[in-house]
Amino acid sequence: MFEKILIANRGEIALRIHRACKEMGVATVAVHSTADADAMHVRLADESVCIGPPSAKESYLNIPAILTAASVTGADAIHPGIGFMAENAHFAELVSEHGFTFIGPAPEHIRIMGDKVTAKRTMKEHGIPTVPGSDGTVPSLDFGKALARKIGYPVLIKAAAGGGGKGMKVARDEKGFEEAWTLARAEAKAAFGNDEMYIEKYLDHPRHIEIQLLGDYHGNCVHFGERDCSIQRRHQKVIEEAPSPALNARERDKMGGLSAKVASEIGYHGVGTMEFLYQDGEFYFIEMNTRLQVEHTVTEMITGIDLVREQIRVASKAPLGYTQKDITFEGHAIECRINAENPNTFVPSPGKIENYHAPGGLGVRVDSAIYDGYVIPPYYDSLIAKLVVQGKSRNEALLRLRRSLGEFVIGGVETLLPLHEKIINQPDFINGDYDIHWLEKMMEETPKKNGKAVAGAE
Ligand code: MV4
Repeated sequence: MFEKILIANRGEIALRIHRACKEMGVATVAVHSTADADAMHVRLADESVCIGPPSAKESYLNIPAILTAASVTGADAIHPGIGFMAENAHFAELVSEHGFTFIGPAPEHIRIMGDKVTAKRTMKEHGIPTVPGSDGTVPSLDFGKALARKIGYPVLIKAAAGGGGKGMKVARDEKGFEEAWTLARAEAKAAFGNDEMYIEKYLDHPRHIEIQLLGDYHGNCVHFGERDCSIQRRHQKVIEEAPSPALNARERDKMGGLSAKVASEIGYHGVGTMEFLYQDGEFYFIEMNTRLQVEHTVTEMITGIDLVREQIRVASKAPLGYTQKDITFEGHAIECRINAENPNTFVPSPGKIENYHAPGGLGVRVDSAIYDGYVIPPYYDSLIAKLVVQGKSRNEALLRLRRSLGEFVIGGVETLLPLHEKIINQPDFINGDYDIHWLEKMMEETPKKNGKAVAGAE
């Protein structure tokens, strides 16, 4: 096992990783920007190193500064957390070349999954269902048009380098194809410097369901079931839950089993997530994330397994030590992402926390690095807390969530708390009857006041 891990991240996830390290008897090194000198993970870590000014580009994305910090503190491994360096294959390679262990998958796997066309082809070759569409990238407008006619409209034009919805446009009919093609390509070029495109049949009411995977260096791979992440707005997840209210036991076992089998076949090690669209009883692979995810906590709540601990263990080349049948599921978990944002517009609301009280009690977990008097800097992601509840049934989890949201106090800044209270009281949400468009529709239907939607209004 490692003796000292450098955590190359910030906020709640840096604290989450620190907690796993301490319980494993591993010392921690926090790295931080000047804006994060008073952060909780910096206070709690055994050592800390300031790696640059507030701008992420000069601190959390500053490879020489991170490697130097690992070197001067004598760390043996680097945990990239979520975002920043987590899916940067070049960084993963440099970490190993400098004699440290990268706590994550092989650079080769990061690279394969970073190219959405290669990822899809790899999964298809291994028997995972994918959305009908082009076989690889589409070389020209005319080729695309001919193909779209064969697939049948509507089609979705996607960037090979994409993800997160950038460089993606729907063409509803042949008349609209050229404009969608041109816009999607321009957006992809601007965002990724790469305008290679592919085409898929557009699914108009899918759910976003993902499978949590873990593989070791010895060819063993297991799954921890699915999470339903359909409650989202503009590609930002807002609520996640497990199990998905839409799946039956047979579908769950089939998708989990197939995903774990393929991950094992490609020699995947580390934690990873296969993302699927699920519509009308069918699954379609879309992407694979080669990192820990924000919502891993939901899976932890129903399996009782510390996924960060497991991630660190497999990175140290330890074998899994258990098999699929040892993983059991207990009840239901729901997570609310609490961002410091206006609950109607999602405009960030940085500033000083004036009053903070977190809920507690049986089945309630709050992952957060904020505290009374903490000043949320304006430079980074606005996620400030995750409220995760677990119950014996979905209904018990919902009652517990409603109770916990009512106890939560975060003063001084605007947060998504009022939006969460509104969502979880909607009959569709209570019935588990929602798709990836549901939240945006709900917010459009909210009564407008002075041209602004009002969360919580009836
Ligand atoms: C799709 C789709 C419908 N049909 N592909 C959005 C980002 C990228 N990761 C994949 N995305 C989608 N791909 C086909 N063929 C709808 C989306 C999509 C979406 C997917 C997951 C979660 C939220 C979403 C929001 C809008 C669109």
